[in-house]
Order: sequence, then C-alpha cells, then structure tokens
Amino acid sequence: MKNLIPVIFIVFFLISCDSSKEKKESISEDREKKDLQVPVFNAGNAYQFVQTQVDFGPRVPGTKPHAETEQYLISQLETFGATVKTQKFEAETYEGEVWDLTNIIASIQPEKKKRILLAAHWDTRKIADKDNERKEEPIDGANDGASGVGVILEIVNAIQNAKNKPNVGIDVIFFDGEDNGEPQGLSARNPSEIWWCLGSQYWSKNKHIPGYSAYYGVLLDMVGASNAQFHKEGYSMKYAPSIVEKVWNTADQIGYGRFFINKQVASITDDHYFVNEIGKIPMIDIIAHDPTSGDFFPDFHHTHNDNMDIISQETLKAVGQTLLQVIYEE
Ligand code: AHN
Ligand code: ZN
Repeated sequence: MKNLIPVIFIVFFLISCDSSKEKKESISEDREKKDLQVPVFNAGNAYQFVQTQVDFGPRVPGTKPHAETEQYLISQLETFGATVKTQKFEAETYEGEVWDLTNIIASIQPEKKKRILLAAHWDTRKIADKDNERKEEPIDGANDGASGVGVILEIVNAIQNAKNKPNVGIDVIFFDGEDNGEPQGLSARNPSEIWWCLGSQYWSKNKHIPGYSAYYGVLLDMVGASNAQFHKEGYSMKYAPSIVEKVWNTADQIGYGRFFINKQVASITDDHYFVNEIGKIPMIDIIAHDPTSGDFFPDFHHTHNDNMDIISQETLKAVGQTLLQVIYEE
C-alpha cells in the first residue's frame, strides 16, 4: 500500500501533464485562427459587379455586350492591381459555326509558388430553351455566369485592399463559351463532342503558361440566387474530395452551413471537368443544385427568370467569405 502512493502520484502527474499539453495545443491553434485576419467580403461590391455585367446585356459571343464586358473585366482586374492576359481562340459550335472566344486570365501575388485557381464562365447563353416564352431570346444570365465572376472580382478586390496577404497566390480564369451546349431535345451534330465549356476545353489543352498547374482550383457556377444550395457535386468528389471537404467544413465553421449541404449528388459536365480530366488540376465546382428538380438545376436555369431579381447578397457573401477563409487558411 505504502509503495503504491508514489506510483499513484506519478500517474496523476503524467495525466495532468498530458491534458495541459492538449490545452496548450488548442490554445495555440485558437490563437493562430484569431491572428488570421481574413478580409471581409463586401457583398454590396459583388452585387454591383454582377449588376454591371447584366447591364451590358446578354454576353453572347460575337455581340457588342460581350465585347464591352471583356473590356470591363480586364480593366476591373487591372484596377485591382492584377496582371491580366487574354487568350483568344476560335472554337466550333454545335451549329457548325466558328466563334471567336476569349478567356480572361489574371494573377495576384505572382511570386508565390503555391497557387489557387479561381474560375467562372463569363459568357451568356444565347437562348432561353427551358423557358415557356421567348425561347429564342438570350437570357440575362445574372446567376448563370455573372454571379461567379462577381464573387471572384470581389475576392481579388478584398485581398488586394488587405494589409494582410494570404500565403498563396491567386490565379483567375474567366472562361468564355461555356454556355452554348445544344438545346434540350435537340441532339448535337456530333454527339461524341461536348459543345459546352469551349473555353475550358481550349485552355486545358493550351495553358496560358506551358505546364501551368495549381495546388487546386475552385469553379463558381450560379452562386448568387437567394436560398441557393450547394451540394457535393459528383466530379468534384471524384477528382478533389479533400478540397470539397475543406470548403464545406469551412463554410459550416463560419456560419454558412445552410448553403453548403453535406450530401453528394450527380456529376455535371462543367468547366471543372475539363480542367481535371485534361488540365490535370484538381478542381471543384460550387454549383447551385435543386434536389427536387428533374435535371439537377434550379428552376431559373436557362430561363428569363435568371435576372437580377433572384440575386441575393447573402448568398454572394456566403460563397465569397467562405472562399476568403479557405484561401487565408492555406
Ligand atoms: C450540362 O447541362 C450538362 N452542363 C451545363 C453546365 C452549365 C450550363 N452551367 C451553367 N450553364
Ligand atoms: Zn448555363
């Protein structure tokens, strides 16, 4: 009995050492997170970036609004202090036309080796094939196209204005020619080709810098509608599951869990598919999904309801603030 007393003391001593070590670790982790000064994502700015694109008119390749929006996006990125390049190319469409298209590419903190690629498409669909009216007229594309571009512009703006810079560099690509896939019910001229995502298909085969890669990429597609829900899309889970988990967990931690739903859903042929498959960069897609819809997409999709009335600053904020947090935690 007598001999046991020092043993008991030693055991208690060890236990208390261990738990105080744990405490210290969690305190220093907290501190690290507190010291992490993540810039505030200004949703009012993002909303204005969406509005400005929509005000030009539908950004259908070959039209005046498309040409004017190209100039606007380049000058906006340059105003933020980014280095901007364009990639001009021709691409065949499902109708057998040849379109002149432009990918817009920008970099901030170009000296950083570790890079994150943010992408969205900046073109607009030339028809409203899922609407019951004015099917032959182009859509505003406030959400389908403009919202992703608007969120990325404000992320760049926020980082450039911040005293505190992230450890990673950011590259931006605004892909052209994403949204001219064959209309519903019309089979494509050559079904072995995919007529969506012409800009990302071209860029993945012809990178702006030969051999360019990134740590990972995030594609934003329809990230602005009120009450949007982002599920874990199939190709994102196939090619970059750890990035999906990181983004969804971060959203939950900073209070945006109601937008980022912890459920895997179908795969969508979107720009990230080509960046993964051909470009060999792991890229996820944050894309609006309606689980009650027959075709994955919410009901505004490819209709004239895709206008400024459905755009919500809350949703833009949820996506933009989550991505800033993810970027600053790298
Ligand atoms: C498919 O409908 C298979 N892909 C289209 C992806 C898309 C269109 N995103 C926005 N508009
Ligand atoms: Zn579309």
